[in-house]
Amino acid sequence: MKKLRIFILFAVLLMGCKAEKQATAIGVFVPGVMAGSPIYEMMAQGVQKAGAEKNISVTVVEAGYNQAEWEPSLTSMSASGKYALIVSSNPSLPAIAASISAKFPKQKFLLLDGELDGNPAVYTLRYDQREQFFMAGSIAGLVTAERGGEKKVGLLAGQEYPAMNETILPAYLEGARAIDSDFSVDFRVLGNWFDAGKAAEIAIDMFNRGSYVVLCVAGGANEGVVQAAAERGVKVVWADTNGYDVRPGVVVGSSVVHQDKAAYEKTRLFLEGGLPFGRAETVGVKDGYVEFVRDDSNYINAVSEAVRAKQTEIVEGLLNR
Ligand code: RBF
Repeated sequence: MKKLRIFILFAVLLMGCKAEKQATAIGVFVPGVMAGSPIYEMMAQGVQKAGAEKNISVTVVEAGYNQAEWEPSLTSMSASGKYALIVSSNPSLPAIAASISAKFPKQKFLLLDGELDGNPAVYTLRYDQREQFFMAGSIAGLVTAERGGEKKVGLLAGQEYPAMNETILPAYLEGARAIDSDFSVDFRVLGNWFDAGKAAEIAIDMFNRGSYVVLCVAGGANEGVVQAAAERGVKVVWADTNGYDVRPGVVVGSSVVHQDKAAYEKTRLFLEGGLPFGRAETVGVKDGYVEFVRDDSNYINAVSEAVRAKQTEIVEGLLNR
């Protein structure tokens, strides 16, 4: 009897250990905070939807703005062995995941808005930011040109990074120059993704120096740009999500990525066993993941019919290439 009890105790313990080791959940690693950064909110929403449909628990970890803490924090998530998949987003994640993957090769990663080809534990999906920010530049150029005055558009970035310097900024300028080749860009860097007060100060300086439209790619700090623009009667172009509602009449363009859709579809694909790890994919306007939102009443009310007609031509040019 005693032996039987000990046997049962061991059996239960063994089962417990096994259950603990089996990674059943999905982890979402937010490199920053979600509030004010729609690109991260969309990621979490998409993964949660897929998890709910397949009865898989999803844990969201917000790592905060101290970028030095991201790798240790993601390492401990990986070391826990709890997550069958870790989902994250931004162009700095592939390098961090590659370094972790050398130590924890079993940990699988789905990384959005970044690129890494050939690591068997990592799948990446990035958006065609040339298209996304070309359309942001053309609307900024059109709205500025219609008003007259200096041929200058503004761009405020949270920080400098290769995708910003090599793709987003040049594509934005190219979009404005598609309207008038004399356009130049006033490019400013905030230095973080949260300081709305400092973002407002920089935006005011940009407006004072001749920019009538400013594109903001500064996460939670974007609110400061919108506030400053509303007070000065100038305009803002929004990125990643539909921002017309943020301040109707002030936001004159929304160049979005459907990251919620991508996160949902790729998480589902993983849960169905079909996510092609080791591959890097890019999706754009034609694939339905990058879009300039034109059917919003706040866009229609904020921008003249002539400007909208020209912007539509540009968007359709990308769709029909
Ligand atoms: N975008 C945000 O909206 N919020 C952020 O907190 C944020 N943090 C970033 C941190 C790093 C290190 C990098 C490289 C990019 C970050 N981005 C952030 C920008 C994001 O990846 C993307 O380029 C823009 O949202 C434009 O689509």
